[in-house]
Amino acid sequence: MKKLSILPIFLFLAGCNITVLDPKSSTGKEQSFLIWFSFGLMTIVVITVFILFAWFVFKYRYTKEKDDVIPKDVKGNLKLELTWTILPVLLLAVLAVPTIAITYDQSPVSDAKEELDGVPIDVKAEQFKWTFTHENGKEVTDELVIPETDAVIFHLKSADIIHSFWVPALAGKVDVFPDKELTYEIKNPEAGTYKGKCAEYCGLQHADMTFDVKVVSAEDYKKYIEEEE
Ligand SMILES: [Cu+2]
Repeated sequence: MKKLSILPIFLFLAGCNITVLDPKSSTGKEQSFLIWFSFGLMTIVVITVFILFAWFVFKYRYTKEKDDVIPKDVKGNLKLELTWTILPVLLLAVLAVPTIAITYDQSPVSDAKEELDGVPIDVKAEQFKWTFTHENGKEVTDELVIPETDAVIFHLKSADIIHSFWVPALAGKVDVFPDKELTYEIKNPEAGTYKGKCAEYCGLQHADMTFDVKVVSAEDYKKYIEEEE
């Protein structure tokens, strides 16, 4: 009975549309590649371990014939020990290469404001709303419009406490701090409408701290920022 009761959870999860795994920007695609890559490596390890586990349980099970047999005393096995030391080290090294490369490349920075090339947007987080300021000073609350372009550069700052800027369809979460501005780049966003939210519990109305994200063509973006509110 117990097994049956978790079945609906699995069915529900299977039907879930997991936005993070269907990214709409090249930043998000790199991140989901890392998720799938580490998941793939781990799956190989899990399957190998479980096959060995099942095989050993079967092979060394109790049988009548083994009743009087006393197993040989063994002390260490250099080959085996080398294998289970070197293999995990190799696996971790393989995992480390893309992880370090992508993570360093994408990490939000606090000092590269001038160096990054792209469409700049100032993001101000506060309890419980988001204010987006475009290049020409246009300010909009809880609605973020960005162009389909090589890179959008977000300058994130909080007016009060720590929040977290998250548009699951485009990229991972970035903490937003009151005492330092972070610069975060999202590359090649694809046209569409997405959901954004605060991903750091920040008070009673935290759940309402959401915003809409629209990625539009470069021309439409130009028109949009020229428009009066
Ligand atoms: Cu918040």
